Amino acid sequence: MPIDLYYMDVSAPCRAVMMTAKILGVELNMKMTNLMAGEHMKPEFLAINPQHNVPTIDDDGFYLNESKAICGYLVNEYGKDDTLYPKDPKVRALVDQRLYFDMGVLYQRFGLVYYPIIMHGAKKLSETALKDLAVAIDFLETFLTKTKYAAADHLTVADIALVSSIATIEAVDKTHLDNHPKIQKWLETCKAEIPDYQELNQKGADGFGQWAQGALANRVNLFRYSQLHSISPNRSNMPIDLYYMEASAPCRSVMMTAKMVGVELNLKKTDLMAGDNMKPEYIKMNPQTQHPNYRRRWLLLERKQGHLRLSGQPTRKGRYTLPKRSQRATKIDESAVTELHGALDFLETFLTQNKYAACDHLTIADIALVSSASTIVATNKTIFDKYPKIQSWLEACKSEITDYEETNNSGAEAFGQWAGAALSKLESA
Ligand SMILES: N[C@@H](CCC(=O)N[C@@H](CS)C(=O)NCC(=O)O)C(=O)O
Repeated sequence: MPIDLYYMDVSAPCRAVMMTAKILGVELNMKMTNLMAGEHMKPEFLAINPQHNVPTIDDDGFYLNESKAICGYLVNEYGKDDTLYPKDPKVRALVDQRLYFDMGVLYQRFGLVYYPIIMHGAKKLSETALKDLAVAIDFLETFLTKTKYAAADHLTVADIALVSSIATIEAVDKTHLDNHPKIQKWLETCKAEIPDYQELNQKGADGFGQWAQGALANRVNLFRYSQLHSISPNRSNMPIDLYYMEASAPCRSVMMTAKMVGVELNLKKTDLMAGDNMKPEYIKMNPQTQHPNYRRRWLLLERKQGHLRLSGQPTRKGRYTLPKRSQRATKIDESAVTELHGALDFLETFLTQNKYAACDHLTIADIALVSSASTIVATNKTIFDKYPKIQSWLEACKSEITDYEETNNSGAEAFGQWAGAALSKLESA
């Protein structure tokens, strides 16, 4: 009679039981248990496992949880011999030691790195937890210098347990296994030796990896995330110069993005009003600064925001000159305000379709839009009153974007004050 296995294939302990059963030829009746939907908290599941975790087996009324205990039980009860879980006291002691190591050290430390992000909304990977995990992986590398497999010179349940953890770790961030040649070789051996490995282990590990990477991309940590996305560690150790003005929304988009991917910036304040961007050394780096089209685009943006409509033309030589005081607008262009509301209507619509601007997690689209939206609201405090989706999205972004106050809000407020001063002059004129 097949044994019922309550499982989820993203769960590494469940996959260890599945692989063990396969090697032993034990038939399993797979009972997918959706933890996200709370199926493990239902009374009928609690009746067989009050600890409410998977894997759990029901072998004709014999209920057991704890993957290592289940694997040992399957070998003891159904194994043709003791190869997978040797009876020799010393060999078994080593197998047990590796099993406890997997449960109490390796997988536990892996959990301490990633579960806070995946399950509990943490925004940063803990550097201490990452170091502890690296040490655990080093321990396994050391074990594998002594024996071909984790505990002996043949495959045991210790390898099966460890390979389900290591495959998961690899799927989340393969750089964890860099510089561990013994682990890599052993992993390949296990992959080749365990029947139906792809189906029984790799698929679930990859599922977990995608899930974790989604959470990481969403909550974004920083240096580690930048590594996941192949930003060279050396590069990210070396700060990048950013010529910026805090009041500039596009500059703040760059500052937020850099902060969220852990790229260090060497901030170089560039005062456009004082003409810093027209200095030869700046033009050498960025000749576009003197390009009239670029300047005109900048003006257009201002115009769309409807607050400070500047008028001015490029000179014949193609250089742009700031409009003289007398050329400045004397009132707000109402048609530009209408255009701005049209654009905000679009954003409100986007946000009825997705939680964030482009999908269900924060992307650079949100970062760019947040820098504009925060500038707009800093200039006109009531402008979002009729846009509830924009308001709640902005709040979500504020809490999600790292160091939001420093990377965006103070600059947006500075712009708002600057614009407010110009607007109050209009009103008093
Ligand atoms: N040490 C246990 C760990 C089992 C475990 O943590 N299972 C998770 C899924 S990977 C679970 O069922 N969590 C739900 C819960 O504990 O309520 C084993 O090896 O079986």
